[in-house]
Amino acid sequence: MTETLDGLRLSPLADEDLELLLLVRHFELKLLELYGRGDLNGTTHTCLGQEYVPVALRSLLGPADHVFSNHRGHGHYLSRFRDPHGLLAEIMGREGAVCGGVGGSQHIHRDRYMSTGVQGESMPVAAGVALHLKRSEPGTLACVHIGDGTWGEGAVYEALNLAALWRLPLLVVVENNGIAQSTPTASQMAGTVADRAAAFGIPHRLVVSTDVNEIRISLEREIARVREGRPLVVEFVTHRLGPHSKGDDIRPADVVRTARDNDWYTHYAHDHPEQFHRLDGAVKAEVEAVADEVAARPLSRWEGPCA
Ligand SMILES: Cc1ncc(C[n+]2csc(CCOP(=O)(O)OP(=O)(O)O)c2C)c(N)n1
Repeated sequence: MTETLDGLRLSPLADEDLELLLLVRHFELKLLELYGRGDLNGTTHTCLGQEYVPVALRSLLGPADHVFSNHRGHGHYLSRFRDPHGLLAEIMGREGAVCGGVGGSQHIHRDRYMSTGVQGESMPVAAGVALHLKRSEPGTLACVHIGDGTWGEGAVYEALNLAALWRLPLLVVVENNGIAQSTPTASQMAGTVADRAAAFGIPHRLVVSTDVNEIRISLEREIARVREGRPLVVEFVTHRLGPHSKGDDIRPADVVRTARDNDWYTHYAHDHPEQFHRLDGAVKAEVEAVADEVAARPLSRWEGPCA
């Protein structure tokens, strides 16, 4: 695996991949703007700075694989479905919302995709789905995204135990952004994620790159083995650019500066200016249009069993 990107050039991306990265970036910047104006209710957690994780994984996962997302899931959803209208409608409670507008930012279910805001909850569920897939759809897998702070939840270890014991096709993606809400990882985690995976005999891979192409190449073979029943923990060393949710960033200035220094957006603009500026403006305009169109829709109606 490559070391940090300092001094390294990001490899050129296919337009489709760069567009997706930019879509997630501008979609979430728009969310923060809408919250700032009081146009959205509830809460939201942006993945600004971490967008490359689901975009890189996108081509390594197939439509039959299950994806379990967490509270920081807009990038996961958009990478899977490229559906900014449905997601924004869900968050704004407008017609066309993915889950009738009752799931909001954190609780989305669509096809083989599900997110939850409850830390660690998805791990045993994903392990159970992986067991089902092993029995009835061999070759498919369950992928679950968790943060570093979520390793404080006991359910994570119950799931890892069964995944190892039953040789489940479970891919655990850890987005280690160095902090859980307001607690730095170093203040709450004894040992390392790698040590904890090793305790179950589960392989662990560390990804420090933000280069989508490079990440794909480095994980391709490992993820193929997950499909054969070898669970895997992939830990991305990443950086959260924005606050935990909205206005709650209490990190020291140097930590925020390090996050900015590692931002793929700035690096890519520097390394590939022509492609970047061509697509950046277009995607930003697309997001503006989505936001205007969705905001003008009527309120969504919940037609579920409780109605
Ligand atoms: C069971 C549970 N406990 C606490 C919370 C409140 N909470 C929401 S996000 C979060 C921090 C999660 O940190 P981490 O797993 O590192 O993910 P990150 O936010 O950094 O992406 C906490 C404590 C929750 N949602 N669920």
